[in-house]
Amino acid sequence: MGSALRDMCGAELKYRFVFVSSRDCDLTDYAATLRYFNIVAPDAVIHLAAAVGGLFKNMRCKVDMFETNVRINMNVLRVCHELGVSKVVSCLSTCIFPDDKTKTEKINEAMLHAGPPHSSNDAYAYAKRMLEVQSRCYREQYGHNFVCVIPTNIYGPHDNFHLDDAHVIPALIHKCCLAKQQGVPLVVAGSGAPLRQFIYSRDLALLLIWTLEHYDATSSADGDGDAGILILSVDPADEISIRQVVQHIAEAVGFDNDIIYDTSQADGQFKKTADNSKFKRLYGSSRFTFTPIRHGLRETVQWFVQNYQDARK
Ligand code: GFB
Repeated sequence: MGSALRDMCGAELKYRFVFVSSRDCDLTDYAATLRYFNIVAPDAVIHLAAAVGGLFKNMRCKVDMFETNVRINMNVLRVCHELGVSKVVSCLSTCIFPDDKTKTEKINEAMLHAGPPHSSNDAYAYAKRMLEVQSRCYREQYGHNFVCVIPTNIYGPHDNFHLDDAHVIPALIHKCCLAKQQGVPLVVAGSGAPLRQFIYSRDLALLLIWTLEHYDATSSADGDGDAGILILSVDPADEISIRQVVQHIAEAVGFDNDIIYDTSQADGQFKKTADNSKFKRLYGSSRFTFTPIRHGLRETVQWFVQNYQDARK
């Protein structure tokens, strides 16, 4: 997401962006974070820094997912409070919602704490839920304009394409390119039946700026139990199966060999259908145009093929 904002910010003249990556500052270290933020002296912060990964990394690295994210979030919001940053937009993920709710209902902002998340990513989910709690505490105690957005699964250029740790789309793009090169079948983990809503990183970059400018902790759109949180997602109708994603990726890569579904590997959460009606209410009649997934996938495959040497993998 940071890179998608960087790609976009050339056109954005209203703000001077300073991008902080883990090479610039160790956000798990409070003193280093305070020192760095003191130098930058930001007016507003878009907080995207996190230890992330796909289903299999989340299942394998629960301690890192929990501790690293809690440390980063504690330091970033604390320092923003101490330096009087006027607005913070933090990023959660729809995987943090109660798993039971996802089985029978569309998930909305007010449900966030209404039950345990899916076991495959509970460490990451609780750390991110605490970021929402921490933001709310700063609002209640100090009146800070600290809000949280909750996107669905994000994909796009500059992603991490690691074969084991990546999210489904970058992992499968990498696997599909290798399978095409080697002339072997593409092996997909799981049954292919789970459903997901995918948002293109470039769309989300635009919506993060929109949130910075238009969604505040005192928003009139907030109802009971959903103050300061906003789901950013394509419509529920645009939810697709992993199997359909695989078809679109194979098409974009130009892969026409066999596709094998390895059901010995986990499917994870079956679905987490996000209700985006609060966002649509706020965004108004002009309706945000999301990039169709086949178009986004084509651009992402092109980017990966052209940047294979330098891509994270
Ligand atoms: O993006 P993903 O790893 O995570 O997608 P979640 C997982 C789905 O894709 C599962 C299938 O149904 C997998 O069985 N899949 C098929 C694969 N092949 C592959 C593959 O090669 N790699 C991966 N990774 N999946 C994550 C949360 O859940 O969603 C994170 O664990 C985060 O914390 C992310 O919130 C947005 O969508 O299941």
